[in-house]
Amino acid sequence: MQQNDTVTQLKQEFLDSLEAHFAVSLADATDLQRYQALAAVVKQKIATKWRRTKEDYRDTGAKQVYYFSIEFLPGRYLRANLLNLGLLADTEQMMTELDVDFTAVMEAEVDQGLGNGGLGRLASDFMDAMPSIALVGNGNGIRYRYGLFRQAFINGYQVEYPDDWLKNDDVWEVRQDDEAQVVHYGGNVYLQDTPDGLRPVYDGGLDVLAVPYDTGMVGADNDVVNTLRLWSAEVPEGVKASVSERSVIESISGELYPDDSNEEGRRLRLRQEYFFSSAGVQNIIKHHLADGYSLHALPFQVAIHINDTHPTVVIPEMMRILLDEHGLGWEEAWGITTRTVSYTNHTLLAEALERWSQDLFAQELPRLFQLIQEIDRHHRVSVASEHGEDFAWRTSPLQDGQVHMARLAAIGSHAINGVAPLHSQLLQDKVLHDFYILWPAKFSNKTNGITHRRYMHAANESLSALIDTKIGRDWRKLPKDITKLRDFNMDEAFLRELAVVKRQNKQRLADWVSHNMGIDINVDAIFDVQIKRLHAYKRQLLHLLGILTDYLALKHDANAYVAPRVHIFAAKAAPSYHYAKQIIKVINEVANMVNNDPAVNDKMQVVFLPNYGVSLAELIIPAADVSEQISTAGKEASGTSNMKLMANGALQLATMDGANIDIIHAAGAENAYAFGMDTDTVYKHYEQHDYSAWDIYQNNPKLHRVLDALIDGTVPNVQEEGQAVFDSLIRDNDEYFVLGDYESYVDTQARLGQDYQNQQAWTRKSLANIAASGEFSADYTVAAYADEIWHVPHNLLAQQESK
Ligand code: GPQ
Repeated sequence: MQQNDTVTQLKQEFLDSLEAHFAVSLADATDLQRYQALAAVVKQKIATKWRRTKEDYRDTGAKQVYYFSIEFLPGRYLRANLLNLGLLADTEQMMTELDVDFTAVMEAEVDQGLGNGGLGRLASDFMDAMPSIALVGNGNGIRYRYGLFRQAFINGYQVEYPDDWLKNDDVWEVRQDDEAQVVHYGGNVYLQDTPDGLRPVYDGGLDVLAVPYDTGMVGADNDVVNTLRLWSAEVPEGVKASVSERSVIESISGELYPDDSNEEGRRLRLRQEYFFSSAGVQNIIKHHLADGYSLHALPFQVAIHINDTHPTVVIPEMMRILLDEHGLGWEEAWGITTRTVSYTNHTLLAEALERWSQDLFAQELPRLFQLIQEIDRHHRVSVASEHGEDFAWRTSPLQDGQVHMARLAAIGSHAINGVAPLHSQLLQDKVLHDFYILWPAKFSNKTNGITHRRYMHAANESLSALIDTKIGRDWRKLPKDITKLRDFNMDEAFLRELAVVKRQNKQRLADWVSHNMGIDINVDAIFDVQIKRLHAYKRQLLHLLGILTDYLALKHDANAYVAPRVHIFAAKAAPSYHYAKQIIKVINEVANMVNNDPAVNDKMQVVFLPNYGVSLAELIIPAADVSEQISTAGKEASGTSNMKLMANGALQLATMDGANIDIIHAAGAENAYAFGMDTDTVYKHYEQHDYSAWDIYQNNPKLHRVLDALIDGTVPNVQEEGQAVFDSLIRDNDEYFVLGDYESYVDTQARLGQDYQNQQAWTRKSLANIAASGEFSADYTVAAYADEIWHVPHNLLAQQESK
């Protein structure tokens, strides 16, 4: 069909859909109606491919991957789906012809935020990559009634509003009543001797109906549509439940990440973990058997991947089903389970390694607790003789009244991986060292990746189109082909065009800031961006100390040289993370002070964009000049915004942490700004207890002045919060070495500021980053999981060969 015909047809379908759904003409339709009508048209196109894909998987008996994740963070679907269907350009043309503001239509879609940050967004990037490389892979998670809170600032303080994302219904999902599963909690369990061996008898407890809602995950430029299945908790049919019993049940899928600073919150979180894990595993095994396979074939037909430890209960749950419901013996059930399950670790922070109180666990999941006791016993027996009692103790799932989930995951899976080379190395050497001694072959690295389709092709159309003019379109399918761009790094006209695109993207962001925050930012200044969760280890504070340094320098001497910068923050703090919220308040007050001081604000501005999420990232990332990736070395498992920002031409200002290292290596050290302590130095300080924040404070007058500004009234309205920050740095000796890296950070910022003044040289560095970003495509990451862990086919290489 000619392109014009496609546009004509699309137009007709769109107008018909508007009338069919809302009985309105285009002129009278709201943006929301326009969005929903268009989405319905798109869904129809997805549906045909989706049905065929499902039939194909069933008919060919392909091995299926199930990616279990307690979070998915899809953002908006419309533009990404249109892109992958190859209809984005036609839709844009149609909207132009109809004189409709397409951006407003797309923005009418709710940003689906069923995750907190990197972990959940990675899961959604994988959902985009899997069908795009024709990999048979599904997602399995929770359909939270309320997603991540909406953030606003009042007087500089974070305020949280519920995310009522289903208010207007979700166009993309399909409820599947006949696939529902019952998930059982609590009560008592007795083991009864039967002719078939010991069998559990349940007494009391709570039955919850898990109802799945499926969404099609659309492959790019192919006919593959995979399934993301999210489970919703309901009262089982025929059960009489009081209003309060109903609300207990529905709360299981009620909200993302209940406050786990109290016992009831933790109980709910554990219920959530079991909820989607159990429903998912039950459903998988049911279909496996219905398709005529034996349970012994499970590891050949199914790969279950657990995205961090939150779904670790799939391991004892699978054991329960195989033993209790199908009468298998322990050893054969254990073999099937461990050969089916694989595990990715996403954190090195000790406090982030999941542990549950054994009492709570046994109350909520009594049968699983018995099975974990048995797993624990088997484990001790099998390792104690060779490695000793102490080793057996240290590696046991049950220790000191707690259930150690990472240990259970390591023992119960056949593969364990980290998400960047440094992270995987530290897992082997430190965090999971004992398990590495036991099973070195289980360990590997799979560096995270991102989807260029969303973050570049869709979010930065003008950059992508400009790249096409130089190297053709192959790179859009084969991201590593983007290295061809390096041939143009002496092409001055091209460098100028790149700079123009960046400037347009900065203007687009500036318009948003002006419209939404009433601040006019200077698009000629460096857009210095730090976007990620607010957390002490990510060190937004270090960035802030740098800002105060410039501010005080300019106040002291109006002629001091400071390269003009707009400092751009966006971050949510966990509602119960008091210190992170105090940091937000301080940043907002510094922003206020700086932005309203005419003595400095031609040189510096600070904006903290509220309600960071996927859609805001898509707006900020194309506009960034500098990507701040400044976590304490050894703390950030990988990072993924670092990859998105480099792909869009931002230069990294970065510590040697996580995937920063690999990005600097790929782009070339001369095209990035590395600074700060390395991991070895950090670990040495922790081991030798020789770090003194007080000494650094005393010996560095500039830093001394900056820190005093937090507590002497220089920064207004932060009496309490400024003191809290000061105390954590000085009194509590600065756990994350903010002061230790301060001098190196400000020196590097100064050098960066000088370099930026040579626009051509800067743009050449920017190009080097764009050109090196291909290897960080999630397509490669997922292909590596497929080849080395899941053992399923995909067509990434086939694409490479056929071109
Ligand atoms: N990450 Cl364990 C999260 O976003 N949430 C979590 O609960 C855990 C990890 C992040 C991690 O901090 C980043 O360094 C990674 O890039 C990201 O997971 C994806 O692997």
